[in-house]
Amino acid sequence: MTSPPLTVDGFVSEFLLNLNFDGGVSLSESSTNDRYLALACTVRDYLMARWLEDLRKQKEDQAKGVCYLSAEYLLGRQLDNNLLATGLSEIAAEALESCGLSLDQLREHEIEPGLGNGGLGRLAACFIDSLATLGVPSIGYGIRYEYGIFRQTFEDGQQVEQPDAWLTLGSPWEFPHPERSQLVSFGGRTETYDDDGVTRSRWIPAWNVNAIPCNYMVPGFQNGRVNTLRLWRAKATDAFDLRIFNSGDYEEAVRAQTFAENISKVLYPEDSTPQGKELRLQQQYFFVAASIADFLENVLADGYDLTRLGDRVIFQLNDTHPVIAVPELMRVLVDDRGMEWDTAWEVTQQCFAYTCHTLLPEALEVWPVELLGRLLPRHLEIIYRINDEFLAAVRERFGDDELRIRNMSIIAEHPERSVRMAYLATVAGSKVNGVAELHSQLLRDKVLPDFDEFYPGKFTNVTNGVTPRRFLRLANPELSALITEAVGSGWESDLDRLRGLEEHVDDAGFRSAFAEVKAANKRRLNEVLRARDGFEVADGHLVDVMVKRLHEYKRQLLKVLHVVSSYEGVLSGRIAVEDLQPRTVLFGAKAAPGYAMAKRIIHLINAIGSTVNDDPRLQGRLKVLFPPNYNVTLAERVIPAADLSEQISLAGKEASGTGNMKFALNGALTIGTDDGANVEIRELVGDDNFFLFGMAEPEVEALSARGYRPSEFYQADEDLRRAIDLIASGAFSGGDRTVFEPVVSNLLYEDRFMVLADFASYMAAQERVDAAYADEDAWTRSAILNVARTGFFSSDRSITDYIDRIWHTPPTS
Ligand code: CBF
Repeated sequence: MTSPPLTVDGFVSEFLLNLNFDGGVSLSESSTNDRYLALACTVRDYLMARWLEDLRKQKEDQAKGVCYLSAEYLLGRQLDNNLLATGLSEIAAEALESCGLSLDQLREHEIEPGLGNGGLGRLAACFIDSLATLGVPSIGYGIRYEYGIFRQTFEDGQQVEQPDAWLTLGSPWEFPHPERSQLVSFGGRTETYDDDGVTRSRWIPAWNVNAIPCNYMVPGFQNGRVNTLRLWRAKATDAFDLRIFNSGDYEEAVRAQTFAENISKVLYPEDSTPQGKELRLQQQYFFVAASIADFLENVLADGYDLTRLGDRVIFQLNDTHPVIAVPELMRVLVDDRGMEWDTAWEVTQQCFAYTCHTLLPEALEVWPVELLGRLLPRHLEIIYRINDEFLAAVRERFGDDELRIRNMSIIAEHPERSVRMAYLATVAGSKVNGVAELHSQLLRDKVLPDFDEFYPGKFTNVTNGVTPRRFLRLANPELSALITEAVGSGWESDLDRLRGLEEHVDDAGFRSAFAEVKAANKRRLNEVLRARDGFEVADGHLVDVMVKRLHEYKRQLLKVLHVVSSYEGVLSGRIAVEDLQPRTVLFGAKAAPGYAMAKRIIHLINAIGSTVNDDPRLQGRLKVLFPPNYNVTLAERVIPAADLSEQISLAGKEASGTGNMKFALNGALTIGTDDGANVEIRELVGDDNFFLFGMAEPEVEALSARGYRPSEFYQADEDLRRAIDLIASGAFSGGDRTVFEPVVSNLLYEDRFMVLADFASYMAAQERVDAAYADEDAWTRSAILNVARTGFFSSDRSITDYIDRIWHTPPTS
């Protein structure tokens, strides 16, 4: 198979063929959607030959590869990414222009596939991009949700969730293969039987569902490599019951179908706070069972010796969501393939590795034994046996230390009998990694210390990274051009070369070009904000950005208190309005639909925005903007325009963060705590180019041990008191003191994430920000140094670390 010619004419004819023959319309009659679909198909056509070739090679070479198991992939728009990867952007733009069309307009038409909640899903998307760019044999496995992360709107300042119907206009990037479906079973019971004198167990499931693979191309950056992302869609085994249908009971006739297909209907809308939802466990088992079966049947060579499976594959568990894959592989090897238990366990331990993405105890998934046993009875038996053998080994090493045994057991007894998925992953995984140096250290010392002692060398760190293709080259074309001018081409896949920018930092011409790029990016952001939200960032404002999921530990409330304190300062005359550094504070955040406090905080931010933005006493010097529905597409506009990046979580709570990396790479300065990857960012960019504040993790621990009483901080700090009192007074709720009362009392009497304790230090750091921003040229110098020194945070480096420390899967040509 050959690719279409790499010329404008070649592109035009391929595009028209797709429009006419696939879309069934003429150019003059076609809609924007027809044109977008034809364009997407044309770009696909250029990738097709290499994709088919890479799939063939994968089967033929049988080189060791990675199966990345992730319940989420927050992909972002595909068209731009694939144009960049193929190097077709200019040709496509010219070709479309010759047809009287605009590439930019078609770009804007794409609805991004939001198949993830936040950091973890976006990380998975960066990782598959890097795996392809580095040429590592790999498949990303996940779920093809019909509805991705909800679309957020605001009504009276409050979050309203709308379904994300991302598939309604067609999905040109996916290739469904119903003929390759896998049958996934659930429920039922187990039984023992005699197999030639050996007693074995087997599973008699009660119901099953088809898993249909939908393949997506994952092109590397201009290296001709095309890997695969395989997402599973649930399809009922029997469409509907014709007898019941004919009897007129239409609802009942499709009940089983609806039930089965619900499995891939909606992305579970939670982040960091799992809820014991049966459907969620169904989703998890559904995709890992289909993926393991697919790998063994379709990717592995026929007749491959399964005792050597570890030489051929590593299943990387992206958090605990796919951990049910561990007993599933055991079940397949022992029950279906007749392998001895001990051999199967050895193989399984070689084939898995686990990445933990959290430090919040409530985010470590557990499944009630009752539920797991009902849905996956054989898997529960297998987990019990793994646990028995593991605890026997612990006993052998440490004696009958019952407290230790209880602490390490995969089965928790309280508050209800349940399976600790992180423990299962740790016992089964060849390696366990955290996602930033500090996180990995805390994981070893605080979350899983007994396991670290029991398994020396099992724990390691791989600091997260982000793809420079999407988050620098695509998001920030002007800065990219400036970088290329300064350090030459090719930095997009060798990000350490950003270091070369340092030698330009003393060049006044370079600094002014850099400052001009930032100004242009603010204008680009304004174009989008004006069109979608009807507001914009005013000229001369410091653009202060806090975009991330809304979670108390991330402390959007600390930012809120800074805004309210500045506002109150002007109202009370404590601050002369002309001394206020003009600032636009831009928030972007979705709250999990069931997370009441997070939703209240969104309401509060919007309420503050409505009051502050219209108050003439501020003379337009302080604005609060909150564009709804923050997603990857908006991030690509917001991040390059930011001056200040807010990374203000309580130390010891944010595992890594990846937004922090994207901002620094785009020349925003960070105001941040010593938390997650902030620590490494600060070390790299230097203290002079980072605004550090707040308690370090040991201080947080010490305060907690002493007994934290937030009201003492409230009493002791007049500015803080005035800010909180202003919220409590109803100033942002039309005089109604009850609306934000739960937020206020939570801060005063609980404040689990110690907002009040860090307030004074945060305010002082913000004063340093104001002073620094007043010297525009010095600020630009720091911004350049941020870009120059953060090449380390490329996801290519993360993947190289995974290869060296965990996977041992060298790239193939
Ligand atoms: O490691 C990727 C990201 O994952 C999270 O979003 C998560 O879902 N647990 C963490 O909260 C982030 O710190 C982390 O960067």
